[in-house]
Amino acid sequence: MSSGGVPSAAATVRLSSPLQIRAPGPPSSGAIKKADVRRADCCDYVKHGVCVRSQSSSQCCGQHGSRGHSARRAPPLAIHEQEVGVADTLQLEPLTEEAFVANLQQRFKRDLIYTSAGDVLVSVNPYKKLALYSLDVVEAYRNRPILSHLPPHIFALADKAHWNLRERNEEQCVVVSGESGSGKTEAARIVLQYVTVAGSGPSGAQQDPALAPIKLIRDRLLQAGPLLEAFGNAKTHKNDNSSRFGKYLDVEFDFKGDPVGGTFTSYLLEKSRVTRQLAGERNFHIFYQLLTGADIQLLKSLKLHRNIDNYAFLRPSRPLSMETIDDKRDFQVTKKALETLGFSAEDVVQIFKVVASVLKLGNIGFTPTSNIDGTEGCTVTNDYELFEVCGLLGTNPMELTSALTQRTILAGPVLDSPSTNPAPPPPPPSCGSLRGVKSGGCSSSAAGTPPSFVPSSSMSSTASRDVYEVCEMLQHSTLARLTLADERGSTSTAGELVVADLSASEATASRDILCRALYSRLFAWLVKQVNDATRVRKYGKRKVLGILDIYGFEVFEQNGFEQFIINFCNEKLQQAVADCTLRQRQEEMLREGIEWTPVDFFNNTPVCELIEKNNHGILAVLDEESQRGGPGGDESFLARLCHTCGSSAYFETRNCAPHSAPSDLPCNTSVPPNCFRLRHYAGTVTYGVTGFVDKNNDTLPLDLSLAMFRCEHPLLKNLFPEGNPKRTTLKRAASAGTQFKISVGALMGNLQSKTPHFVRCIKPNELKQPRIFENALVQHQVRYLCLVQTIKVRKSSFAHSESYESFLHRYKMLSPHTWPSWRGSAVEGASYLLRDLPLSSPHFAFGRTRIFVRGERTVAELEEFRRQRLEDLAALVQKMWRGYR
Ligand code: AD9
Ligand code: MG
Repeated sequence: MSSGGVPSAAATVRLSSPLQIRAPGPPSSGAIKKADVRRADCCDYVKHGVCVRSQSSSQCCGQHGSRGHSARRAPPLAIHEQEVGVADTLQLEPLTEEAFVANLQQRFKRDLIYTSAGDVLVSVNPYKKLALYSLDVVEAYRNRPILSHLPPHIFALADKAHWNLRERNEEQCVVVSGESGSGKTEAARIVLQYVTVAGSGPSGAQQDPALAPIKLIRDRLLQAGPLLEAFGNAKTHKNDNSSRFGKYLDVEFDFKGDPVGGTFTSYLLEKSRVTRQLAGERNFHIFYQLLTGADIQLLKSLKLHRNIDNYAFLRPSRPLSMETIDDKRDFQVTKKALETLGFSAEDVVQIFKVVASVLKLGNIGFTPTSNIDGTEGCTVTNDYELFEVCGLLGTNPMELTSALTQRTILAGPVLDSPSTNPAPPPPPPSCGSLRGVKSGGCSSSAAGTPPSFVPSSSMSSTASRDVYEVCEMLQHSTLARLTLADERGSTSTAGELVVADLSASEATASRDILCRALYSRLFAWLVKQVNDATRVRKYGKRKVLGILDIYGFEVFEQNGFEQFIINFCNEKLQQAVADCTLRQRQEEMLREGIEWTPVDFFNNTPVCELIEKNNHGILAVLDEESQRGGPGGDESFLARLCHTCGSSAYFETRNCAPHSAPSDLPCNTSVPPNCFRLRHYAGTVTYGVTGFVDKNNDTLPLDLSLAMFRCEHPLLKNLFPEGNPKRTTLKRAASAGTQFKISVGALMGNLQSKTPHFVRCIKPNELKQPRIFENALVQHQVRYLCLVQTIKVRKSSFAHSESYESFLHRYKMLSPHTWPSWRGSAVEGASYLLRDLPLSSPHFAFGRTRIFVRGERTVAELEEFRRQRLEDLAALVQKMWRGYR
């Protein structure tokens, strides 16, 4: 430990406080006596709010100094921790993976689900309700003395984040991670509950009318969870309430620490679930809630029947009844949430009309027909269902039928210079081929104008694909087509828009695209409305505490684009956590010149790069293939992947194993055809490529958006803005994968700008049952979450580091050498300051620019000294003020 200069000698000055401040004098004279420290530290006599001498929570023995602690409430019994295992695994000996898991198991058996691993809180899912989260417990952690030893708890972590926000004025974030079903959503909910009551407290806000706006915001923030879960969560094999979207919430607080607003960001909803679920899984909760919970009038107005069997999109999950989910009750919760969030009764009906339309659209079938030219067309099988959907959405059956069964496409565009232009690519799979062509557009053609698309001379003649895309965007839009032709002042005709019939299977695909778009856009709209309801209305200085709850890492028997996206997100999060708890910490010590033994850990950066690297990553290859269009996209994507990523140790396909050049390809039979395999941090996952290109493209045929935009349903104009012919844009939207990559990148940047607090959730068994602790499963998670390494790093490093300047700024009042002002260097000042304080274990290290504090307890002691000193100064000022008056 390096040290600063030696202060000059001086006499001792005694203040009224137990904490003694010396006038300048030799630091070794130790003017703060041990007895005084005891008194200053009187909370040491309090264990869990009970005076250990008088053995009472309401009466202090009176021997701990003027402040005493009788006002502190005793935490309820539920949080009293008997000595079971090791609560803070920094103390675990020997520190091995086996010992760590055995310790978790020992504690889990006694319902002690929280364990500290250095700065990280480990939470094991109990799969049963525990009396751990009552308001009494909230109060116990909220009012806990700084130096108390309450057991590890998620409230303690939330309290620390909230305290930092208030006291240190730093933005905070709580990052919850773990695999699917490990308890992330529950943990995030508990953190939110805690931090929203931690300011004025639960009772305060209820009684004081001045706090009514805070109570309203608090209620809205808390109710947003159940609402978004109703629409965005579903039963999967891993979890009965699995989040099928990522959620990040920034809660904003005023200077007192009361919540004043919040903003939700959602990440890529797994919309494919609307139309297809794996056997044994369910669709989104809201469908079941509506059918089982709505009263008969509402069902009637929505043209729905209670029987789940009636709906094709719900039939695969038909036999599923779950103890863990009560759809009927949850419907009331969802309705209550909508009400609290300010949705009007009319809004609610409109929302349910969209939900009902999706269900009923799913029932619409198509019967193949033969066109005169021998090609296949189709007609709607169940007109009545279609009729009812039109009633719900406010459109006419003719229009919806043609949007579903026909596709307007450009037939044989002729470009400026045919010799330099390749033939246009064939229509994408979602488009009908040119059969049953009805030249002249659909029935809605404006005033008999022949629908022709006119490419501008400014369009690159080499870009037949561009022309095709433009055409694709404008299909079916006579108005937009004319507007474009008009704007460009061109008169030459280059191709003709024609209407092609879709085959029955193409129409079914088109119907599914529409259902997914309706549902996912409704979800996005709901998030926006929630944000409007929780937006900050009070101006003034605010600080943000973020809470991240994403979908957990998952591996199913069959994994597709959705799992790839979810696992990529988890990979990035793992990278951020490891960066913070392992890499940055070690690098900081090296940089600051502090003695240090490096700890190895699995660095997943190569996997992240393999996925997201510009031009060469999996997402870039997917984008290339998606832009190319044409049939066989998924197979071609796989072939390109093999070529671009085949040399990575983390990638395998049937035709290329890790480290093998694509040319000398031994057939790797362990990977199924049409699949690629990635070695993620949490395990190896095999992804089937079918649907990757379409899902990445995520385009909605303009026939459908136009039809939706024209509906009278008040929400649909908002949900399908691109259907407005006046706003039709030629800009191609970024692909789903790229958008996700950008938003996850922004999220990681956001997290890195805040002080993080990590909760690592662990799933004890695959059966979703209480009291079962599968050793191997837990050990696997402990390993890939690098928990033992995290403790090792933390053990040989420091609890806290801070620049000398900011350290001195915060604590300079604690030493007569540095108070009221210090003119020397910050490092010298810090050195004097520490010598003057009677810290119980004064373990510090002096780095090049920062000071390192070894233990949490020392940090807490510093804070307690500061608190006392501020109290004394305030009392002194009051006394002087009274004397002056
Ligand atoms: V996923 O990635 O969204 O699929 P999560 O979010 O990790 O997953 P979730 O929080 O939904 O898991 O927890 C799964 C289930 O475990 C919950 O529905 C509860 O029934 C159960 N659970 C989780 N945490 C707790 C807890 N602290 N106390 C009691 C819990 N039950
Ligand atoms: Mg979840």
